[in-house]
Amino acid sequence: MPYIRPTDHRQPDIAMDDAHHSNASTVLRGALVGCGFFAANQMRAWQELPGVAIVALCDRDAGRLAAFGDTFGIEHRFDDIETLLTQMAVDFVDIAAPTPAHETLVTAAAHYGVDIICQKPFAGSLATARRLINICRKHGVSLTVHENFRWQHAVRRVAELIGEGRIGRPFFGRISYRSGFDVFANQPYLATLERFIIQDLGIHTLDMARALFGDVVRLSCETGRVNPDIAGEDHATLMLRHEAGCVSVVDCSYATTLADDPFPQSLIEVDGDRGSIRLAADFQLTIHEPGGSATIEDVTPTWPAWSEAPWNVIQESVVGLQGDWIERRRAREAAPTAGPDNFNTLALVEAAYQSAATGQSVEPERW
Ligand code: NAD
Ligand code: 89Y
Repeated sequence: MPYIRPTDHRQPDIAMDDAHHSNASTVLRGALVGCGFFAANQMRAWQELPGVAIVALCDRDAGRLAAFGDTFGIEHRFDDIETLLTQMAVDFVDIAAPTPAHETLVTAAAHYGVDIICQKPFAGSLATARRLINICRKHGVSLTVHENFRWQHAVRRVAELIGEGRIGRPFFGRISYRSGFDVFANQPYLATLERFIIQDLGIHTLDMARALFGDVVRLSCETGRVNPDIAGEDHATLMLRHEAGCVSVVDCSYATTLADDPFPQSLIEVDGDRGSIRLAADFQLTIHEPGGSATIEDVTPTWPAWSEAPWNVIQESVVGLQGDWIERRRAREAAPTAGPDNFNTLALVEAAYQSAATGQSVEPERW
């Protein structure tokens, strides 16, 4: 099974005005919208990647905008996207603002004919996601959701091994993300969300399940909350039936006490009809082969110079996603996590909440 399975292999033709937009040989000019906690990772990744430059920033919060602009040396700063798009010639916007801002920001960028990368969880509802994807199509701009977890080096290696048939046909998978890391310190808004772990984190593990095992025909989900100080669920356990036949278990928790907390790693197990794969927290990947032999690969990533523990697993995947985006932008190819692909991940999130609420298994919507 190939790792990269975009729903659309080609974006619609993109009208380009070379007076205002870079062509293939020039540096791509981007604007970063939303200058908060996570945007710093996206900014550092853009700064280390060749052929691209962030030329403008946008944030509604004047203090954050000033601090971010000063830290990263970006002179052009705007407090609303319309003014930015009117005054600056950019090829793309990289939206690191939270979900409630997506509809306004994506619609504005599409109207101005610039390509869009937008953070997860995209759009806020399946109906809004569908509408925004269609608006982007209508305006001939590409839309990529910043779904970075499947870009982790170790996850890509698992995908590669499955894709090349190393363990035969997968019939069982497990993606397990369990931690007690205090995510609320950096992201206090997470404590206020009625929908917490599936929407914030499970969305990544569900996306990895799709990237590894394909689309999902049916799922069931149980959730619970241990932490009394937050609004939403902080652990969830899902069982998925994939179209290609694999059954997977996706479990996530921010209520798990562990001496060696693996935050923010996902541990992966895959059983195929000709072998099995185990990805451990120390980045040792074991391929178990018929006859009782096993091969161990060290899949420790090369960390970006600017990355810092424990976030380096995520930071490395941000460079992976954004680097791939540049190459595909130049080739006019859709990114693996283009809008329609991400719609199918979002649909799993919706189906999970529906299943947890009803106690029934649910057939997720599909793009
Ligand atoms: P944050 O609150 O720290 O920052 C968001 C920023 O967006 C704020 O500065 C806010 O003023 C600005 N903003 C809001 N609406 C705006 C608008 N209309 N125009 C311009 N600026 C606007 O949030 P964060 O923790 O950085 O999270 C941002 C997004 O990144 C969330 O969707 C979150 O889920 C996501 N995130 C993704 C990952 C990942 O690994 N992919 C990790 C953490 C967070
Ligand atoms: O917001 C989340 C994400 O996308 O990755 C980890 C995180 O920062 C906390 O759960």
